[in-house]
Amino acid sequence: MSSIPLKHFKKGSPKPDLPEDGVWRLFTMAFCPFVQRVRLVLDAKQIAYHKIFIDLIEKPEWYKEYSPLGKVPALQLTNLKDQPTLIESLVIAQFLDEQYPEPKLFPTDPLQNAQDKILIERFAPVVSALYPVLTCNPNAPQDALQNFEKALNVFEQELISRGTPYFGGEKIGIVDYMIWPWFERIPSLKYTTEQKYELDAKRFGQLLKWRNLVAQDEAVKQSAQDPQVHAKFQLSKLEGKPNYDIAFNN
Ligand SMILES: N[C@@H](CCC(=O)N[C@@H](CS)C(=O)NCC(=O)O)C(=O)O
Repeated sequence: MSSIPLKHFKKGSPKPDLPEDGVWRLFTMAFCPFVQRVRLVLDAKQIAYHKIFIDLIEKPEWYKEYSPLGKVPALQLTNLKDQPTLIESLVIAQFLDEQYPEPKLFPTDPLQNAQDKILIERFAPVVSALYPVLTCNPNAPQDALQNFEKALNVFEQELISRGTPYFGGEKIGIVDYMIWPWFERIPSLKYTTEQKYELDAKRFGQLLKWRNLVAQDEAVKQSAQDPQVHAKFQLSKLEGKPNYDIAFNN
């Protein structure tokens, strides 16, 4: 779709000539779970976008024009006046859902909508407990995996109490998409941890069933990467040289 290079732009890279075709621009890093959140929503709604890859260790100087904090994701709405850029994955997801209601991902019922946003907030402890383990940080606290499992248990219990195949009910919804990127990465722990970590099938039975179901979703398949590729990226990060370009097609 795009002639923009598939490599991550680095410090010193001249600002590329981006196509002025009205197609939105997603500033991305191939392994960023927050970018993946936005891709899942864009892909579920079949919205076209160009991908512009940013090296997050050595950021190109011009990237601040798009993202004031220098983070990805950033989504530039090139068809609107002044071509504004949005940041923050959840804010972008909600904007997309309001602009493109098909398929509707946030609940229309205000109470359920609020409860789902609370649940997404409650995923933050899972993300922070998982981070040092995923990145194979040698200084990860001894109990990092236990903390992660404790935080994850909230989601196992929630799925049981909702009694539906997805957090969104009978259909995939916003909670499913917002937490999925980390579930795609958990199986990489099998390759990067000494104990070849996997989720316990008894303790997380519902979540494992849910994981298999979500993996079959068309939007999920479009940004999916193999656990071994995730593992390779994490190990390159550990060596101090994150190899952003491993996933040349992402
Ligand atoms: N709260 C942000 C988090 C985005 C974020 O932390 N992105 C990371 C990459 S996964 C990043 O850009 N890091 C570069 C930096 O912080 O300088 C969101 O939901 O979009």
